[in-house]
Amino acid sequence: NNEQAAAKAAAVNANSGAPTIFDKIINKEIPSSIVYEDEKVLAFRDISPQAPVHVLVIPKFRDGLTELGKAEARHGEILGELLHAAKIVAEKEGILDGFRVVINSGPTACQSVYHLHLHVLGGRQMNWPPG
Ligand code: D5M
Repeated sequence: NNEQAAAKAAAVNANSGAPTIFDKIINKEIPSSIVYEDEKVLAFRDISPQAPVHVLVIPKFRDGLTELGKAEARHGEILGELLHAAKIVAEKEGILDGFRVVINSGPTACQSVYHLHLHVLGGRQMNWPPG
């Protein structure tokens, strides 16, 4: 169940880089507004929303995925599940007609939390190119 998954995630994540604030969110040690959750994935509202809908989708088991730039072949399955969860979030939030998924990887991309996360943004006209 989700509680067991969170406990296991805490142990696994502690072994794969410095803990982040997202570990506390996974373990429900700090509050978050959860939009979708299953055994492997958690989606919750961004604390600093950049659009009417701004949800973060993260793996519960970081497994070395501090950033997308550290992805290895073994991460293929979870990476696919994260994208599918982004679609589920878009559907739940009523923005399937148009939404954006962003991954900031590394300091030059302004990544601030080193636990891989997808930003799902929508609910307004999105512009291109991004900043
Ligand atoms: O995005 C990291 C994102 O994480 C940024 O948009 C703020 C968000 N954030 C940070 N702390 C929290 C909490 N506690 N709840 C919800 N959202 C949070 P990055 O791509 O690394 O810049």
